[in-house]
Order: sequence, then structure tokens, then C-alpha cells
Amino acid sequence: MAMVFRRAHVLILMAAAVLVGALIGLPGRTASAAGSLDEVTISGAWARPARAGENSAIYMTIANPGPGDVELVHVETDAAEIAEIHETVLEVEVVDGRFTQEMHMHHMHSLVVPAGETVRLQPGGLHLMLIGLKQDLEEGQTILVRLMAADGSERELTVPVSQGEPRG
Ligand SMILES: [Cu+2]
Repeated sequence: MAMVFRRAHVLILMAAAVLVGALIGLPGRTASAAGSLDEVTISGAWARPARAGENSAIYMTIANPGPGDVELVHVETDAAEIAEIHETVLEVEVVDGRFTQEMHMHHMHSLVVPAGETVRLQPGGLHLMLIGLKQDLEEGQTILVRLMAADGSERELTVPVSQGEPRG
């Protein structure tokens, strides 16, 4: 019973996304040249503390003042077996006639930071998921993270382990 509604719900969401994409996608958003990670500014990066073997997440703000959309396609860190781009979404469903809310994480194959725009990775939304930590992540430590974009550009980041966005 619940599954039927869930599938219908997802289909409606997808149809709505396609429609919205078609509406806002028309002016000037079609042929943006591939942007480079060299052009973006990354600020406020932090990784959530966790134990070896567990999962963690990295958050940051990525600003793209450049002329091209930057498409993040791959993330690596020596601190974890796997790093993935994830999005947490709140799904509202009807189960047996009642509304329910559930948080779900989706694995995204890429993350686009559009030309002239800023994308925030934050708890409850977009994040870089670290799966299978090879080491404890303790507050005060830093980890090295490599980002790769569709144009082949790369950016290496030193990310502090912190309970929330570091101040100052
Ligand atoms: Cu995740």
C-alpha cells in the first residue's frame, strides 16, 4: 500500500522537476561552457566528527563567479573508503491515508554550481558523504579532500573536523 503511493509520489516529483526545469531553463542556461574548479571560491568547509568504520559528512559553501557552470563529478579523501555527493530531501508521503515525513539521502552523480551562483552544502541538504572512515575524525584534526570537475580541473582542500561551521 505504502509503496504504491511512494512510487506515484516520486513520479509526480520528477514530472514537476522536468516542468520547472523546462520553464526556468530557457534563457541563457543552455550552452554554458564547462567551468573550472580554479574559478570557484570554497569557504566554511567542515567535516563532522565520527569514529573509524563509521560514516561522516563534509559541508561547505561553493561560490562560482566564473562564466561557466562548474560540474563537480568526483570526490576523494584518504580518510574514507568512499566519498559521494549526497542530497538529503524531506519526502512527504501519504501512507494509509495519513501524511508522513521522512528524510532520505540520494546519491548524486554530479553537482552543478551554476555560473554566477553559490551552492551551500549544509546539514539536512547537500553534503559530501564519507562512507567507511579509515580513521577517527576528531575535533581539531584536518583531512585532505580532493574535488574533481567535469572539465578535468581539480581542487585540494584541507577540511577541519568540527561540530559545525568554524567561526572566523
Ligand atoms: Cu549522505
